[in-house]
Amino acid sequence: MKNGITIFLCLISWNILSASFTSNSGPYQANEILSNLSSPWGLAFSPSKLLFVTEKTGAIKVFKDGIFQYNLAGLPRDIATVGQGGLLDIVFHPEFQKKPYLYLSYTTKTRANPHDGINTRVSRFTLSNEKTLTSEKILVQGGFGTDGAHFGSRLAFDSKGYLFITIGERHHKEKAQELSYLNGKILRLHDDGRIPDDNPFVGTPHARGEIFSLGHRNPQGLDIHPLSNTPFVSEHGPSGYDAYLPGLGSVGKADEVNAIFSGKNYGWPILFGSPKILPWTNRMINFARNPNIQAPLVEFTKPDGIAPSGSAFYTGKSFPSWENDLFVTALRGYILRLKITKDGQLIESEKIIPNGFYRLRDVTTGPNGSLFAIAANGIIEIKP
Ligand SMILES: [Ca+2]
Repeated sequence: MKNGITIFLCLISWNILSASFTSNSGPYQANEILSNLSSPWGLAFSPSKLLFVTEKTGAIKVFKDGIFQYNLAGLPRDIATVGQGGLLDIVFHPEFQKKPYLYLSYTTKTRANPHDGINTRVSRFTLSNEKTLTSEKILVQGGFGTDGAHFGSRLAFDSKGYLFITIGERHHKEKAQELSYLNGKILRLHDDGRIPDDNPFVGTPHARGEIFSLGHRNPQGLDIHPLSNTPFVSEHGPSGYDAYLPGLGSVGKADEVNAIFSGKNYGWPILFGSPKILPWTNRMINFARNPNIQAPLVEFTKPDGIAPSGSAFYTGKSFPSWENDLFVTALRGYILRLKITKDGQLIESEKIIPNGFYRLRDVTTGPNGSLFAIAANGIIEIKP
């Protein structure tokens, strides 16, 4: 048994891929520092610089300097790993020394409404010695659906301590426009789950007070602009079976990056993509007739889009020219770097990691200044 454990640790920390690239701002390298994880989905560094990685299949692995330490204990027992669902995102409380909480999102079967199937739950846990979760407090759950797709489910705290949450439409696209459902919404909560008084639909009849914005399809990337405190979301747009607009038929893929503002409607499924880029006159008219719908900051309309998953602003010191740039991981196999001004204007975009790595799932800035990203079943470190 002892030998078995030793072999497992060697495999999990074995460097197997390394590559050098050139960006607009100079050379950098990407090294795979971890491999053989089981569907890694989210990653976060603890205040003591340990790397926590969620596995969709229901575990959290903890690493120190690229070496596996232990599995976190005390995870919820009712995680439902179905299709795109399972154990999903992870975030530490921004004032962890005072409030030692870890927040997780995961999918679970709902007992109250068996016909509704599976929904997304966000819970707060107390984290003891960085090893054990206790005292689960369910903050919110919703986004009901019966299949295993479009859960969204990223978590991020803004600089004022509000917790933002993305929820996918769960293949119930009409609910993305209905304020009585959490499907297809961005939510905003206090750190203990209370609904802020100034959320845009507090007091609106039949509306869920957690809602901050609506009209999203499957938002799987979320981070907060370090200067403006604006949430930015990357989301999977429609393709093929659901990429239809009235009178136009299928109009192809339209993955999006959106700047999120209180009470705004991001269009799905009435409109998607941007009138600035697409040539279809009817769509521009549709936007003109729907002035309350926000066009995306960036969209990707190639036949397969980019399949954006995680997003993070770079806040390290290793790449001075990348400071506060938004990095969006694409399951198609690269990372997009977007330079966005404080007032939300896009001034530069560039693909990095153009080959050699696949299924880029999530990204974060590490305490050493490197970028860390999930690539397929491993973790890569990007450094100068
Ligand atoms: Ca949209």
